[in-house]
Amino acid sequence: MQYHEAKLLATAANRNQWPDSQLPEIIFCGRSNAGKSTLINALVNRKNLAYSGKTPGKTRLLNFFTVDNRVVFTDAPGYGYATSDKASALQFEKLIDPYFRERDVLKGMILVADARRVPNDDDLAMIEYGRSTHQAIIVACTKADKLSHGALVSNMNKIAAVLGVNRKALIPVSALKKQGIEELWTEIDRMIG
Ligand SMILES: Nc1nc2c(ncn2[C@@H]2O[C@H](COP(=O)(O)OP(=O)(O)OP(=O)(O)O)[C@@H](O)[C@H]2O)c(=O)[nH]1
Ligand SMILES: [Mg+2]
Repeated sequence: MQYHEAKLLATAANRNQWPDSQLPEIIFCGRSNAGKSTLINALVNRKNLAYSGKTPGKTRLLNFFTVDNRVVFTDAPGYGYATSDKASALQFEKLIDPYFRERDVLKGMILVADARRVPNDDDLAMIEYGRSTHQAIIVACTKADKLSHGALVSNMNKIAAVLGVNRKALIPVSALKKQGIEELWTEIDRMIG
């Protein structure tokens, strides 16, 4: 297991609070409870860098982490849990939209999707942000440990079809079993060039 030096750089509620960093940036977005923060922790081999947990809505605001002084990971709050449609729309409008439009160092998005679930309209809206701003897009299918191999393969085919992405853009991961983490790093390295 590789050692990574990682630290919280900033937490931002709005554009003024974005860190003044020149490093290439990768955003982790997806439905609440999909496993974004846990995945960031697995990538840097730390237990509690990003705040994760059983109740959805653990991550509020945008959290920026520098990793190895080489890349910044942005952990986004998840969409689609108990809060109203209005709150969710506001979150897109206030946090996500300006970030995708104006964050010049952004190099790619990792859409984090529970391997057991079919993507919904929010996931499609999210991936559209990546497409409209020409980001490299990878879909990390989390919690792969909860499925048999056959079910995982069939779900991933379905997820790729619903999202309209090439099957090769999907990587099954398990933070629990440390599966897919190196593959994801390979893709991140490719994104940041
Ligand atoms: N079995 C298993 N559980 C996982 C995995 N990844 C995440 N989880 C669990 O899923 C739950 C949610 O994880 P988080 O990382 O907090 O999810 P999140 O997407 O950051 O959620 P929000 O911040 O609320 O949007 C936690 O209980 C994790 O332990 C995985 O690969 N395998
Ligand atoms: Mg989180």
